[in-house]
Amino acid sequence: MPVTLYSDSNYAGKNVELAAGRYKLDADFNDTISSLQVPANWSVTLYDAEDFTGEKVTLTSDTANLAGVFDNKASSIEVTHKAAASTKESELYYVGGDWIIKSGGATGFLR
Ligand SMILES: [Ca+2]
Ligand SMILES: [Ca+2]
Repeated sequence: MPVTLYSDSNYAGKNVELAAGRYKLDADFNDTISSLQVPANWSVTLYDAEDFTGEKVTLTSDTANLAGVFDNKASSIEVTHKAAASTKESELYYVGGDWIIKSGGATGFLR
């Protein structure tokens, strides 16, 4: 799982790992998140309300302390992976029973 949320600052306390997707925080984590780890090319948007509305902040790197930013406020979260430029240019073909993915000049088979 790429992204980890923590209830305390400095990556301590209760933690939960998330893959790409949209999540509503349950009672254990609602309004508790104080730090989070975000790998390169990943993006995390924290929303104050539980339905992806309200005040929000987007983070694209590890944040050891959300104090002054969004401490103990997140109630819903969106985790997204920023596709690399080469991936955006990739093309997908269906040829002779095989999916063929072509990216940056390289061609491979996807079965
Ligand atoms: Ca906290
Ligand atoms: Ca909240």
